[in-house]
Amino acid sequence: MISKKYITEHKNKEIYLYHFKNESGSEMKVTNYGAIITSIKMPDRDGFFDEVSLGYEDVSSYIKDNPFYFGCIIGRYANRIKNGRFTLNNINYQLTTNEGKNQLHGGHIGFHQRTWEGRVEEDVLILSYLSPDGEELYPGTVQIEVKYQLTNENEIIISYEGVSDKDTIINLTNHSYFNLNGSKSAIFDHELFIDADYFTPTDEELIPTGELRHVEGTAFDFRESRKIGERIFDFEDEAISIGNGYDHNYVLNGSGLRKVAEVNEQTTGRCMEVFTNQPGMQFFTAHIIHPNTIGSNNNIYEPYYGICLEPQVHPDSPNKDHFPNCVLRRGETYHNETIYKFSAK
Ligand code: G6D
Repeated sequence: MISKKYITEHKNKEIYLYHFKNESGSEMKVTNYGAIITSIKMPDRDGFFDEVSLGYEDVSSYIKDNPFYFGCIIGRYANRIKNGRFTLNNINYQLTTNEGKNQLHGGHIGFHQRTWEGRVEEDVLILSYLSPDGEELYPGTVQIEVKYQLTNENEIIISYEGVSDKDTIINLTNHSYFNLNGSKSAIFDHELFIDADYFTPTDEELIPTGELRHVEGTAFDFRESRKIGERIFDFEDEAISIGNGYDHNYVLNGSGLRKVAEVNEQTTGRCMEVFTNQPGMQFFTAHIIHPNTIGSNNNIYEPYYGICLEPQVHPDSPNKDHFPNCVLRRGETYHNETIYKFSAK
């Protein structure tokens, strides 16, 4: 069941908050501003519901500023593009640059700061955004559609589609920060599994070098579930040092819609499984959260209070021929299917 509440007007567009509630009492809230997930409430092993994502209490806070990209849909290209440049069809493109000389998360005004059109069809929220040719200097007018669904099996299904009138590049993801113990402490004791033999190390500007580094024997090996805090500060590993913990793309094993990760939190018994059709996933441990950040549900956040698991293509794929394809050809359809499935043990 999805209810809709008018919040405010922003740049002559109406902002709403959509409230999902399933048969077991689990909840999710999404606003059409930035297509942002503002809240996810899931039960623990005793049936106690609590907030499992980081965010703000009011939608107006997201409109005012959301420096950590809490809950956002990120695009047109999530993550970084070196120098904001790429070549497509022998044409050199220069995008806007908003992080030094690079572009991060779609530029100065990415999809997370755009107001989307929302409509509800049965138990699905459909959010649409038309990204015009030249927006942040990207080629092509792209019609984006993101569908959010909360099933009675406590799955959050996010389906992304995009079509363009010109060849362009695209890479969408959701930037929710998860914390399975009610967002009341850091994530160091969360146990993580990632089905990936390789990750893509970066330079100091967090641009992948192009190397595919095997995780064997490194702090990046989550092929067996283990606590995130176990090696998060192994700063003698240059990649950990650059990321201030984990801020890296993993090269996921397999293809098609498959399970790629699992997070468990023992004190509550909450578990989150991640399924996706994407080739890569950014794992981020949120070192950037400012101390004493006032969050929702009267929570105060500190650095390392959340983990992001963002299925997508690898960062800077437009400039790395051996990375997955991120080109959307005119008339083709971009499709990203990602599921976050919650349970309690
Ligand atoms: C930092 O490098 C990280 C990104 O991965 C993250 O998406 C952002 O903060 C919120 O820039």
